Order: sequence, then C-alpha cells, then structure tokens
Amino acid sequence: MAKAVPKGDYDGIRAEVRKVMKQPNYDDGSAGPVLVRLAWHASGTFSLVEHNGGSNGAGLRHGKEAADPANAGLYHAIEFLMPIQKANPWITHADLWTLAGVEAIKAMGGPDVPWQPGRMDYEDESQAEEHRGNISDRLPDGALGASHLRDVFGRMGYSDQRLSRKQEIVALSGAHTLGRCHADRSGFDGATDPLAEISPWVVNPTRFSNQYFKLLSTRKWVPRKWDGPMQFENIMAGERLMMLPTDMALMDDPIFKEWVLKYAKDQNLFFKDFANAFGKLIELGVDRDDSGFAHLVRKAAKEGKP
Ligand code: ZEM
Repeated sequence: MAKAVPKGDYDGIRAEVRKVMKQPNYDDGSAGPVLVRLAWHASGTFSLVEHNGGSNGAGLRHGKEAADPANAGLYHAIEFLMPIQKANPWITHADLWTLAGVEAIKAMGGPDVPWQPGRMDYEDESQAEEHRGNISDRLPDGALGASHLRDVFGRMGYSDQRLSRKQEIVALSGAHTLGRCHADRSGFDGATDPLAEISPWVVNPTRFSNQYFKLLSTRKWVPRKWDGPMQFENIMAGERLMMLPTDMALMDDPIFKEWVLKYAKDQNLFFKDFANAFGKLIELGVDRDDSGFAHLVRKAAKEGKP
C-alpha cells in the first residue's frame, strides 16, 4: 500500500517511487529500468511537425497505444505505479510516469533530470484519439540502423539544424545501461537459451553509469547464432551481454561514434548530456500555460520539416 502525501508534495511521491522500485520477484529485483522505459515510450511518440504524441495525456493507458507491440511489457511499469496514483489521486498518470522515470534514474545512481509537473490525463480512448491523432509506428525499431535513428529522433525535433542532435541521440541511447531485453516483449532474446534467458547490455543493469559506452566501444560484438531477430552478443566468464543493431549503429556511424567514445571516457559529460536530453524528452509536446498546466489542447500542426 502506498502512502498518501499532501497535494503537491512531489518529494513525497519520489519517496514512494523509491519504495515501489524494490521488486524482489521481478527481473533484477528492481522496477527501475522498466519505469525509465515507460517515461521514454510515453514521451518518444512526439512529432514536432504534427504537434501530437508525447507524455501529456498518458495515452499509453488506452486503446491503440496500449496495444502497440512496441509497448509490450510496459503494463508492468504502469501496475507498479498504480498504488501510488490510487493513494494520491491528485497526481496525474502523465506526471507520475515521467517523475518515476526521473526518480528511478537518480535512485540507480544517475544524474538529476529536470522535471516539472502540470501534465493532464486523457479520460478514455476517444479523448485520446481526438487529441493524439495517429501516432502508430513512431517508436524506434531496434533491428534498424543509424538513418532510422536520425529519422525517429528527427521527427521528435532533434533536427539537423541543431548542433546537439548527435550528442542527444547518443546520450539517450546510454539508457541501455539499464535493464534487459525480454523474449515476450520485444522478442530480442530467447527464453530457450539457458545461458541467459533475458540478456542485459551491461553487467550491472540496475546501476546508471557509462558502462554501456565502455562495453560498446571495447568488447568484440558478434552476431548471435540463433533463429531470433538479429542481435549481437559478447560472452565473458559465462555471462552473455547483448547489443541491438541500433546500438551497434552508434559505433558504425562516425558522427555517433565520436560521442560514444567521449561518453566512454567521461562519465560526468555523459551524465550532464543525458540529464539535458532526457529532461527535454519528457517535455516534448507539453505546452504549459502561465500557471504551468499543460491542458489537452491540440496545437496546430507546423508547416514543413522540423
Ligand atoms: Zn530502449 N529498448 N530503445 N531506450 N530501453 C529496450 C529496453 C530498454 C530501443 C529498443 O528497441 C529497446 C531508448 C532508445 C531505444 C530503455 C530505455 C531507452 C528494448 C528491450 C528494446 C528492444 C525491451 C524488452 O524486451 O523488454 C531502440 C531501438 C532505441 C533507439 C535508440 C531510450 C532513448 C531510452 C531512455 C532514455 C530501457 C531502460 C530499457 C530496459 C527496460 C527493461 O524492462 O529492462
């Protein structure tokens, strides 16, 4: 049972998030990684041109977005957070999900990500449909390469004109230092293999660090021999670590690679860039009024490309 905290006491909510992160019978005993993935998938549907998608509304609870195969398994995260929202109905799901992602990153040893309340919730699928439009197929596909990453993040507004785009894509990808691939969610791992039923990217998948970049840039990654989707592996001392094709693309692309190497060397730089990029991600499409509230009013689509 979660605790009821006074309205507006977001530190109190953060403390409750830390409590639900402890899940002895789930993955590595922590809900942290899947909470971060929920905040990311709730936000990463944003389109700058169409001006829809994004974390405002918490549309992932409803209809098509809930059923999107890209979101498979995120109901775990939604359920972990449900008791907090039930005990504190004053906080919206959209605020809770983004705050939980931010607090999980911090609790796992990562940086402080800027966060602001004010998001609203869609009441049902028809309200969600009306506001969000068609946002299917917007989340990235791990089987693809560098140009796909540029397309997907470009749609969110991380555009060619912005100097920081390459850093931001690479920094955000560093979140794969957390968690695992699950056969029953993304299909990117095989439960038939006794060596690793669900592989992580790094040795300690509940600690936020720059390990992902260190391993990506120093270990030898070979295509896994199996009948599942293409992925890469490195086995050392009986432990299987994995990389998706999109992770490998960061090393193949010279512009992305430069940042992989920088972050592998400099954890402080990674933390700083990640905090900025993740803070920006959870704000995409959250159009606040002067009092900070992000009403569910759909802004007009913009002309042309981001
Ligand atoms: Zn992920 N991600 N992601 N990601 N991700 C998975 C797991 C996690 C991609 C992707 O296809 C996948 C970002 C970017 C991208 C996390 C955070 C962030 C999984 C495995 C896949 C397939 C899901 C499963 O089977 O459970 C692709 C292609 C991305 C493009 C760059 C960004 C950005 C993230 C946050 C900033 C996290 C934390 C996980 C681990 C989830 C868990 O349950 O353990």
